[in-house]
Amino acid sequence: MDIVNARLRHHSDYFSINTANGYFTEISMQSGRVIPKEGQYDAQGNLLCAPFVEPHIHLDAALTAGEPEWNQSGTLFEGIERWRQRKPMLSADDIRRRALSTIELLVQNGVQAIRTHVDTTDPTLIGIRTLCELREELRDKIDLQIVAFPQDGLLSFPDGLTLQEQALQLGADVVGGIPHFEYTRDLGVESVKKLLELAQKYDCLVDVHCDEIDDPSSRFLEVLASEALFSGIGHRVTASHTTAMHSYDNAYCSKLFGLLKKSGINFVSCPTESIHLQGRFDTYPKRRGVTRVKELQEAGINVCLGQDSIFDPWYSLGNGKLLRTLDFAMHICQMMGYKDYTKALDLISDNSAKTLGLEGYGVAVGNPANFIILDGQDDYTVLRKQSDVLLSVRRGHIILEREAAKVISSPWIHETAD
Ligand code: 17E
Ligand code: FE2
Repeated sequence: MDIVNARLRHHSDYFSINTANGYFTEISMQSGRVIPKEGQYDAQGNLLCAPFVEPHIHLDAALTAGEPEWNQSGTLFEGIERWRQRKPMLSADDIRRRALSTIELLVQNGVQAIRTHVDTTDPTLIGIRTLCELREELRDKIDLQIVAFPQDGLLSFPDGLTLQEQALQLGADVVGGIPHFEYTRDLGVESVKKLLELAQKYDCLVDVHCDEIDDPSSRFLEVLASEALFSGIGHRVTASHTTAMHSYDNAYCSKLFGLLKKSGINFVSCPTESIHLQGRFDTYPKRRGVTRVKELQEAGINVCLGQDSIFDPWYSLGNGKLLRTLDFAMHICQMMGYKDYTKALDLISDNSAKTLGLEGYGVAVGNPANFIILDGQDDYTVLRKQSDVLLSVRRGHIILEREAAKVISSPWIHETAD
């Protein structure tokens, strides 16, 4: 595949990009805009970059909002309760249909790799079985990582630990946890230790729903980070949500950040989800309940953004568009300085790829030819315009092509409007 007139991140020149046998073979700067030859794709000055990565979503629960009841209070806890009502209605067909529709939404928005949490506190483990099947079926089209996630508790749910181990034996790639939801602080600490043991036994990654609560005393993150540090697998460990960090004392945070940096663990924040679910026990002023994305980034700690939910018992909006999640994050975390804009796309691409441990990710000669083209010339423009994905290419093959949206008629159309 030959692409001309593409812009790359952090460059204002035009580039030609060639691929062969599914790999990038040449990336060269043009001396100006060129007229495309027969068979070449004209990127028209738009931004070509690595595909987006969704590092945190629950595909087993997606598209179930209101079934059988809506979450009226908007709390995490009512979400868990509503999901508990939905669980007995799960079947392989039901999960497969909803997961595929959700993946389609993500693909339409430039995603080519997904990490999904799948509930293991269900004695049938139908979610894990179905998503493991889908992962194999979709292998050529998308990278799918499966987290064995004990929604009702690893140690507080009957047989939670056994089910977790079964899920790993069935092929889950990542071991999950939910320490802030265990009955006691002690059980929470023990659950973190247990899941790290499982990670070593099954040689898998770790991604924990960690401190997803406004309680400033919820401090399982320090346990996760120190255990990861001691076992030397920090780069394979992720702390998701960590919303309690929003409410931690600054002095404590100052000490904590030293450990986080040393441990090398990754962070996922889900700003749309957290701004909706957290702060629910406050009157006014209300906390934002989003972890310290800006400060983590400034400290050189890897942090990325996920959607968490699309139309599920916890969050009933969502459309698969990570640029929307990023837009929220920039507002909520007050990251709207020009320097922030230049790094913004990292939060939904490079940083997420690092969290997932994706190999050969990025627009570089020798890597698999996976990329997207966005309707805009640079990071700032695509974020501000919330641009559509015009092209998504996987291993040199087009998996999505879209025409740029165009106003047909308006008295206000002006040539310079952008
Ligand atoms: N389960 C949970 O514990 N937290 C969430 N944010 C979702 C499911 C979506
Ligand atoms: Fe989640």
